[in-house]
Amino acid sequence: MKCRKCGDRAVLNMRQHRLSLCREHFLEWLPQQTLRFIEKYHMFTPDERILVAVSGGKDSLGLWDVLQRLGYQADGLYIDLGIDQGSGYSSTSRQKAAAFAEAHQLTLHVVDVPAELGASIPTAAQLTHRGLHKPCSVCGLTKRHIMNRVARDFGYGVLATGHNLDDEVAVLFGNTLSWATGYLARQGPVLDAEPGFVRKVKPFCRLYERESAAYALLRGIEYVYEECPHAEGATSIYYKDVLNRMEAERPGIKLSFYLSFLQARAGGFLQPATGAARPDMQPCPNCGQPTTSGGTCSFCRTWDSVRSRLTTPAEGTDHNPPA
Ligand code: Q46
Ligand code: ZN
Ligand code: ZN
Repeated sequence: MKCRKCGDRAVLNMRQHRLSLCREHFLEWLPQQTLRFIEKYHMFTPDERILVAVSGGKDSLGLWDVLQRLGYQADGLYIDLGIDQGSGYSSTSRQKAAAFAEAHQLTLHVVDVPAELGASIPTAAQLTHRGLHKPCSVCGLTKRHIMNRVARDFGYGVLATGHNLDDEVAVLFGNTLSWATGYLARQGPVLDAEPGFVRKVKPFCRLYERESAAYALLRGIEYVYEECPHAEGATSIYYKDVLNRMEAERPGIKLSFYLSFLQARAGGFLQPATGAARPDMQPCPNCGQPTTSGGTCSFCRTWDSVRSRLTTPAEGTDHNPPA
């Protein structure tokens, strides 16, 4: 297998693009592709300050690396969820994010959830109804809130996440199976800013996970290999597995599913939902972030309830006290 550009030994054969590239040309190709997507979907301009949500994994660190190689002004945000007991997941990923920032002399904001909010994500999940089965619900709510807050507080125009094509297609697949038109209308490379919410973008949304992983490896980026221990058994992993089997038989099917969806959406397939305004958003009296609840937002209500239960612990509850 030879590189299509120079004839040297190829390190990656991308059947879906009918393209094989050597290390050097692959490391040129991926940032060029990313730039193409940034411009095509009007994600941001070179004048804008970008906040990259960094988990310590290959996609987000790879994205941060690409953005700085392309000359964008991109700072990082790491959210320490306190997912450590038995896994050390948060401390390892935090260390990877910090080491990358230091090596490249980049600014990294760190929000320590247990120190700032009073409990780790697993503890918060145990103490609220949101965590009956998994901590992902309280985790997602908390991450969304913190990402938006930090972006607004520090004046970033846009928040970038490292979601790759495999992530996007798994979500699309799930939303299509249930015809979740509200979610489908909002899924895409860019979620425009709304009052109180910054613009969110996914510059890697058209890159296969395999391509993103190869980039991180070939660039020598040190990232956390393990997934969050709570990801195990997630429906999205099942969908990814099904989609991978389809991709093996029909290379390119994931990309064409995603692109056809974007085309159908642009053509008005989800028009009524796309045009619908969000129901009355009001600032939360506690934190100021927009909410439809008519009172305190669900982030504040959840964490108030966690803290009230922490001060009156139920017998036998495995608490993780504030740091
Ligand atoms: S939501 Fe759930 Fe993830 Fe949070 S608890 Fe882990 S798996 S990190 S993307
Ligand atoms: Zn080459
Ligand atoms: Zn609030």
